[in-house]
Amino acid sequence: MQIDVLTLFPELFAGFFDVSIVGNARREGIVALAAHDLREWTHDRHRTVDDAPYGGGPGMVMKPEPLVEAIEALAGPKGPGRETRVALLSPQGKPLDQRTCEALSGLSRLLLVCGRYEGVDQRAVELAVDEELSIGDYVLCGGEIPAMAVIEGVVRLLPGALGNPESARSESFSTGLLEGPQYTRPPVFQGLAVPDVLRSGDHAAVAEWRAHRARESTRRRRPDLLATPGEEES
Ligand code: JCZ
Repeated sequence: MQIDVLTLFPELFAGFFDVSIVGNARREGIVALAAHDLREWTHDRHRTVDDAPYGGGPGMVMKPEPLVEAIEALAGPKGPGRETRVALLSPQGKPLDQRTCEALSGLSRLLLVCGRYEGVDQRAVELAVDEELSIGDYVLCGGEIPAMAVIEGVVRLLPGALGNPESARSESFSTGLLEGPQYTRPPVFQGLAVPDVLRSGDHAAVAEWRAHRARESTRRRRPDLLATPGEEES
């Protein structure tokens, strides 16, 4: 898979692309990653990427010309023939979830577009973007952190990115439930013991205990995850 990022701050991605699961996947040739500086698609002396909003109000809006030129250079013109999916990170986007990460991990090419300031001129969105993604209902200062969340959520699902393919399957949200608690050594830490069942060697009992704790934890903390689809509407 190839994932490109269009941003005013490509330097933010250098460390992120180099470490941990993402860095290993890149070194293994599982994913190609590149961050591109939007200012390379400006043509004026000041490399202007923003302008005042029509209608007035605070802040600045990202100009459409450099954005559309950059997206078309990196992904090709929008249309049925385009092989790159172009996603803009924005608070107005579709909330990212595990299913979306799975769907994105099946693409061959993804371009993530990061806005700054008060957002992006709507004509650039209409002319060059395929979809908008949000990472949750809180406001950040730009799309870079959301783009990193998408990349990490997608890259770890690519075949070979995780050492053990089971780990991607059994974890939270792939099962539709939260995971229960985890323990490692020592068996007693500051007076708190590891549950006996986990040290019993009885694999069936361990699986049963974990399933029970996962259901309980989900019911208490995230009952919305247990709701039957459609139930919220009624
Ligand atoms: C550009 N402010 C892009 C996305 N989920 C989420 N929260 N905040 C964002 C976001 C905020 C932004 C921009 C300027 C994304």
